[in-house]
Amino acid sequence: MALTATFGTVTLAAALRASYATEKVIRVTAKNFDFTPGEITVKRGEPIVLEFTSADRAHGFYLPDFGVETKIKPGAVSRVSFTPDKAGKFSFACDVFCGSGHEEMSGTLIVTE
Ligand SMILES: [Cu+2]
Repeated sequence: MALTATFGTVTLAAALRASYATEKVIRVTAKNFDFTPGEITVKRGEPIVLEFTSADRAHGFYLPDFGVETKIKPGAVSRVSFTPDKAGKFSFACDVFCGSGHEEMSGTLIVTE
């Protein structure tokens, strides 16, 4: 009985490790009026998680080429996961009006082969 329970725990831990290993987590901070990092390089076919925080106010993240969109709120973490299926350079931008520099608040996702 005890042996079965231990085996179950070990299996779950191994499964969790495996899922963390395959997803690349990239932390991005939004603040007036930029994203840090503003240039994100990933590999095609590699699952990624973008983890956003805001250093000041509400912002948004919009990456139309991959249909990725999320709101970024101060004091919270927003996550989006996706797997880039095409290589190239793709622009992302803030899609929540955040002030006079909002139109300039953008960055680039670089997907390598
Ligand atoms: Cu904005």
